[in-house]
Amino acid sequence: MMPTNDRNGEDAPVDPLVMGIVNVTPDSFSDGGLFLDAEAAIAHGRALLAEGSDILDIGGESTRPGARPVPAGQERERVIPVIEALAADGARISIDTTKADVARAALDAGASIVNDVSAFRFDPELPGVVAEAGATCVLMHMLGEPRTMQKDPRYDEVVSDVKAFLEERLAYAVGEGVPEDKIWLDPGIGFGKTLEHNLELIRRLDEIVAIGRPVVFGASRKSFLGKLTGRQVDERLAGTIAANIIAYERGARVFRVHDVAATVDALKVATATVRRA
Ligand code: PMM
Repeated sequence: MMPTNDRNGEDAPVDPLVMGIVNVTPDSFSDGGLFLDAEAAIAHGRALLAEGSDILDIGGESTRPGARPVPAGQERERVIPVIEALAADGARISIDTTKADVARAALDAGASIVNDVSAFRFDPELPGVVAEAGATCVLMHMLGEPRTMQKDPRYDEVVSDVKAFLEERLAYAVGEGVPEDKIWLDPGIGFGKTLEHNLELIRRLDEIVAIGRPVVFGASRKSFLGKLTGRQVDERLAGTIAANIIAYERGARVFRVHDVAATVDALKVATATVRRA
């Protein structure tokens, strides 16, 4: 069943949600520490809200290929002041973390979504924290861990493997007490995938959507776009929009992007076009 929302009723397509990225890290591959300072991150979050972001995704640990984990205390120090300030502005906030300690503090500070790129594989306490808070969670596919994921990734068949993984993680999360209607799924573009793996996942994203939970899609500025276009990381907006619109057409619901204003415009046109009167 397609995910639905109140405004559209049971059978209509749902409105896409734009999730603006606020990285509070010194080494994320795309912002390179620009927003390390909390004040700058807060200002960036406010700018993304003004551009029409529905959700702000705040992260204090880089998941770029080869990145090493950050201690929970340091991750908390980076993100909590940013979450407090942006939650006070009324923003809907997701915390991009794999750690129960960080998620607990973030939910206390005003976040309502936990975005876990490990899909509850790295911290066995995280599903309990999500369940207890009544939070929504994003469970993302990644092959292995960030440190090693891009070293010769292999699948039997990438779409069926990712789909089976997400179905297993969905069942696990429900078994740990997270209600199914609080779970979003993400194929994890760029997380242990070759160019061809990413393209096949986007091409056949409807098979992931068919699991029946809202699908989060994160292709913004990623290296597969650079491989296709020859563009540097800050020159990949056109490629990002193309990938997002194809994903929208295949049924993705939430779009995690750096460039909110352009994505909002593109999705307005796509939505108006795809939807029947
Ligand atoms: N990508 C990154 C980080 N977190 N979370 C989800 N759910 N999906 C993604 O595709 C995703 C993510 C890496 O990108 P960044 O370093 O530009 O934030």
